[in-house]
Amino acid sequence: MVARTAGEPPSSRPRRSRRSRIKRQPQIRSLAGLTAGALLVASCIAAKSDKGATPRDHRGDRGGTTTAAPGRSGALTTLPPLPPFDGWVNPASSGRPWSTKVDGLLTFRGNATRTYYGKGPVPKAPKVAWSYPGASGGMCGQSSVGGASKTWCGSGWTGQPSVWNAEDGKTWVAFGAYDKAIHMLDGATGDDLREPRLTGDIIKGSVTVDPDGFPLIYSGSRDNLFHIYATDRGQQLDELWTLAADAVSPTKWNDDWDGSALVLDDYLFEGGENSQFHIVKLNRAYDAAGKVTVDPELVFHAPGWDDELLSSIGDQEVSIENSVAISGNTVYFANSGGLVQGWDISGLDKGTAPERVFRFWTGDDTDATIVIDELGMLYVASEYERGLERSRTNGQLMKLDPTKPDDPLVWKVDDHDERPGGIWATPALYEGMVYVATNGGRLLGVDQMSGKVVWSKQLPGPTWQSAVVVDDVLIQGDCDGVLHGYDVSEPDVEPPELWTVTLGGCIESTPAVWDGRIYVGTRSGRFFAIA
Ligand SMILES: [Ca+2]
Ligand SMILES: [Ca+2]
Ligand SMILES: [Ca+2]
Repeated sequence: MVARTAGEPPSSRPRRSRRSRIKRQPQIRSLAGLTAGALLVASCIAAKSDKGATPRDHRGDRGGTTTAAPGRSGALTTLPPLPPFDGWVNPASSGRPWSTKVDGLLTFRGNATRTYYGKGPVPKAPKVAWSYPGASGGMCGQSSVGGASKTWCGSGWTGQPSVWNAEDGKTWVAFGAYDKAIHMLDGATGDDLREPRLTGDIIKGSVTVDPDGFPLIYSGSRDNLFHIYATDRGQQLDELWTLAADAVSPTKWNDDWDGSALVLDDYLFEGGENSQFHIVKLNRAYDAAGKVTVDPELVFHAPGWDDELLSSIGDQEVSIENSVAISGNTVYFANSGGLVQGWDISGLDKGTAPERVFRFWTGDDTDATIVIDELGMLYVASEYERGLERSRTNGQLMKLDPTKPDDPLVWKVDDHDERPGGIWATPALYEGMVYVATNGGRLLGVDQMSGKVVWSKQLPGPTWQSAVVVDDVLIQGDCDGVLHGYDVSEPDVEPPELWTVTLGGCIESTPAVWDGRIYVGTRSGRFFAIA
């Protein structure tokens, strides 16, 4: 069995066509106001009857740029209102910022459907503005894999920074790194805004910043704990609570926490390498002194595996390493056995236990986070490690329609010529296209409706960074440490390269774009602001 886990590498303008966009608009409008279920059904019909149109086509004249530039002191973005939705996450919020209270990119892939990549402008001739830590050196830590200790440096998979405009007028940047610490920096200068807060082991995942404005930061670590820290105690981050990997039973395989949590309506949703999915009621409040408090209660957990999966894969490697995604009233996640599950949480706040409503087996390790479009369709990327027939049938990039639970596969893209192969990166949805890089270094532009690979480029792999697209610029790092910007304003053609920035060190972490800067760490040990 392949022992490698994620984080351990082997070494808007007119879109597709102006015509289809125009054609699409009335259909989208007609969907406004329907309930989620009706929306999904209606949208499938719309999708089928309107080949070539894109779910993103209604978003405005320039992709994603319906977002007005906010002030630096926390003014929120202005977007057209969403159709009403009675439930957890309005599917129509796909592609939008997560929070209405904090102006920022606050969790891995930015929102509950994991489809928001930050705010422009993207720098036009980018150069390194500052790097961290200090004038030289790196963020390194010792961690053991299979009993052997090794040194890890910088930040890796998934390692996306969170960036937000805080009430103090500063742009805050927060990330976890391989020096085992959470760092909180001033985006303008790279200075520490808080002392680096050590956890007990390296941090691979992406931190989540509280979307409701509580001074809280949520992070996993390889130290077997999922942590909640308060950031309102002066220079120190105070640990308020941890969830241990062995707090629930039964567990399988491992004890790290790589997934980036979602916080919605005071509930926290998180999958663990203990192979369980967890829901925690946070009970956030402020004490008499005005300091933030939590009183968390684990209200639900469920195995990410089932007997059928274990029998299909023939092993016990079923850790959840991806970040849960929510659309409508369904939480989706996948595991290292390739089981994609959807759990209905519609009654959670009334005490009704979640219920499994969707099951699909990709065939292999699925560490990439599931992303969900406005119509509730799932985009799932898988690795190719076990070499099972199911993987070759389903391919390594899949579009799934959860309204057809018995036959959800809409299309697939193969990447199983080599083993290991497939995809560690999380796909990006943008203007009717799906962008994703493979372990082998292929950067793909895939038509969201048809699954056709419109173009591909070869980069020095393994490319584990999740593609970032803001203001028609696709940003992709390679494993030689070069960050590339491509012009995807014409999605039907192979995008021309706009610029490159050489950072050094394999780029596994996903960058954050915010207000004219790109923030990203590399395996060289350092973290960069590029402007
Ligand atoms: Ca892991
Ligand atoms: Ca561990
Ligand atoms: Ca895995």
